[in-house]
This record gives sequence, structure tokens and C-alpha cells, in this order.
Amino acid sequence: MNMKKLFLIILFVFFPALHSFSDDNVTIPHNNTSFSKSKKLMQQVYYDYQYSFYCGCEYSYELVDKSIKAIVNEESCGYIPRKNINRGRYIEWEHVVPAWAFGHTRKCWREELCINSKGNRYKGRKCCEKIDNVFKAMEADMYNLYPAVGELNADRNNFRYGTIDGEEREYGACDFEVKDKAAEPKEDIRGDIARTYFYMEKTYNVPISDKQRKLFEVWDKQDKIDEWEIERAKRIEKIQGNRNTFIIKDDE
Ligand SMILES: [Ca+2]
Ligand SMILES: [Ca+2]
Repeated sequence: MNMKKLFLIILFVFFPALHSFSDDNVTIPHNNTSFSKSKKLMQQVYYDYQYSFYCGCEYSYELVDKSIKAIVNEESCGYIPRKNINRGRYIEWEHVVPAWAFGHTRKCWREELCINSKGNRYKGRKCCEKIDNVFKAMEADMYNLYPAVGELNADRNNFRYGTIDGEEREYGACDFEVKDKAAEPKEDIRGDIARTYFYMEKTYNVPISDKQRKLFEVWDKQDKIDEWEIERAKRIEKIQGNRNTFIIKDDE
């Protein structure tokens, strides 16, 4: 047994609840590796602040076909679906840093490391969800999850954020644009988005391009941290166990 292994074993024996380690220098700062569990926990975070992220629509939980669903109140925000009436009706939990962005650098995303029941090899998100603990922790990280109208989650796809010329309104009064593989969010959530990217970069080494970083640094300054963003971060910290230091400093 080499010293590194011995050290890890000692660490796990004496500090079992501390951190889980992966094999590639990412220290996973929480024990939350289930995206479906996180989606339920996010309901606790947002219990008294039920507004969608991109459009600011109120939403509420109702029983639909024997399951509880978050229904968008379209009148509260003037939202009109662009074309997907069904996904426009419900709230989904959107990854602000999309799965492609935090997943594509993982081995399981690029190489066929998984085998299905028929013996065929595969790669990508499904494979990462099966075998990669870092990917699972990133996918389940609550700081990166926001309630969004399903249609916008679908239209945003895995596109980067940016600014788009003009102010087309394809979703009724909702100030959200998607064009040329980019999405432009409304001004009062741009800082939230920037700080979420910075958190994912610091926590998991998720790469941010120079161009994106410059944009996010501007957004971080223009849209300052507000009360709800702090409250949200406090609630997530309480559940998930780790801090987003871009919102709450280490010594606070
Ligand atoms: Ca615009
Ligand atoms: Ca904001």
C-alpha cells in the first residue's frame, strides 16, 4: 500500500463526514450526488419566494395527473409561450451552468466508458450520471439550480449567456431572448448568473472562456448581490453544507 492510499484511508476513518475525494484533484464539497433529490430540496429553498428565474413569473404547486407540479401563473408576468405550450405551463429546475459546460471536460462525456445491458458502449451525460461522482455532484449542486419556465429551459438549451442586439419579445412580456446559440437574461439576474459561474469554476474547475469571464465580471458589478440572493445562499448552505463565497464571504 502506498502512502497516498494510507493517507486517504486514515482520512476516511477519522473524518468520515468531511469531504469525498475524487481521482482528479476535485474535492467535492458536499455529499449531494442526486439531481432528483436536489430538485426536491430546492422546493424548500424557494418555499416563500416562488418566482421563476428568467421571467419573474409566480408559480404554485398543484396536483396534475396524480403528481404534484409547479404551475406557472402566466398572468403574473405577462408570459406567453413562444410555441411549446406544454413546457410553458410548468416550472423546471434549470442548470444555469448547463450540463454540457460542466460535463464535456469529463472523461465519461468524451470516451465510451459505460456499457449498457446489450453490451454496447456509450458516453455522454447518461454515462457520467452512472459512473462519475464529480459529475453527479456538479449536476446536483443546488447553487446552480434555478426555477425556470420549462419552455425557456428548453430554448436556452446549453447555449452561453450574452447580449443580443434588439429587444425582441418572443415570450410575451418576458425579457428573455435566445438567438445565434446565445441567451440574453434580464438585467436583475445577470449578477446572479455570473456568481453562479464563478462558484462552479472555483468549486469544480469548470472552464470559463476569457470572453465569458469579461462579460461576467461586468455583470457581477452591474447587478449587485441583493437580499434574496443572500437568503437563497444561506438556505442552500444549511442544506448542502458548503458556502458560496462569491455571495457570502468566508469570515461572515
Ligand atoms: Ca437584447
Ligand atoms: Ca440580481
